[in-house]
Amino acid sequence: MGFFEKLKAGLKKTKDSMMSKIERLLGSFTKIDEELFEELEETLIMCDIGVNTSVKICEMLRERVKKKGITDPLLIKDELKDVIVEMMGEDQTLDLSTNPSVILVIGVNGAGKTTTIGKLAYSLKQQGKNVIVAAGDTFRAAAIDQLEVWTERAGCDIIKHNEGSDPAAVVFDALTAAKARGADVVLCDTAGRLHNKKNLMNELKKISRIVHEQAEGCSLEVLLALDATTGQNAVSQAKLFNEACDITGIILTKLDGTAKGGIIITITDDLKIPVKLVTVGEKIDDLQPFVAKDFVNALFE
Ligand SMILES: Nc1nc2c(ncn2[C@@H]2O[C@H](COP(=O)(O)OP(=O)(O)O)[C@@H](O)[C@H]2O)c(=O)[nH]1
Ligand SMILES: [Mg+2]
Repeated sequence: MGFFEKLKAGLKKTKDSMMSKIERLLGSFTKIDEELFEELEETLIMCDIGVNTSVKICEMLRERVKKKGITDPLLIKDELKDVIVEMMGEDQTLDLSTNPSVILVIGVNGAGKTTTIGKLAYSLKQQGKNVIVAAGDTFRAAAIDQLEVWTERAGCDIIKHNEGSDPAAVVFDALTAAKARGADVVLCDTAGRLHNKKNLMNELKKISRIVHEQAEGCSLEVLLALDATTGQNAVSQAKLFNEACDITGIILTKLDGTAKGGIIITITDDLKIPVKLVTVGEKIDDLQPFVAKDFVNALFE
């Protein structure tokens, strides 16, 4: 299966739930009036597109409909598609312009950090890059083992310490190793125990400080892994983590298992943080750069 087919298959649940609601609504109107826009707004909110974003989408739609003189409610679907593409703006890819470049992956437990790092390590390796992975989730031995399995599959090096050790020290060692070995990319895993929020945020700040000191001048991506199945909760997680580290991009995971993929639209609009990667399954190649147009096509086609 190609990239687009995979994305499409992954987004099937979102598409089925979102598009059927929208089509049913548009089909129930014979003319375009204010009531239609109000009901559409409600429908979008039900599809996990936040309130602000839904209001904005409908405002943009009203303008387009007026300007183009559209009268058939069924034609709104195409306009909606264009509005969403416009809203999501330019696609943004990972900045890996320096050697090494550093990618820090943060997010709550279970969001998909470790598996995404495995997939990303594999993908970068396939592109001929020399990758080092830092086992920065030192909270449980199992977390280190899990990462090791992925790095073996990806065929890249891992820097690890014992369970319970300081994650910032692991990252420090990984950066030192990267410089010594001339690595291209350092991928850092982190813990995500949100029940100890203050400690977690302090830990992330410390790791981030070490990266800034040890990899001065290197490009740094701080990627927040968000589980798409959590819907609107993902937005509050993003706000929380953004206070600890300056997030440069979002990895939206588990798009294959959710009907709440509409959250992507809210994230890009509301948080102004670009979605850079999406994952659509548990296999090593189930990771893709986010392409807004593909996403919208997969939803509307
Ligand atoms: N279906 C599906 N499952 C995923 C995806 N990404 C991660 N998972 C699963 O989510 C669970 C948590 O992932 P993990 O990487 O350990 O999360 P972490 O705690 O953030 O490191 C694991 O069982 C993964 O296999 C995805 O894109 N699709
Ligand atoms: Mg993990």
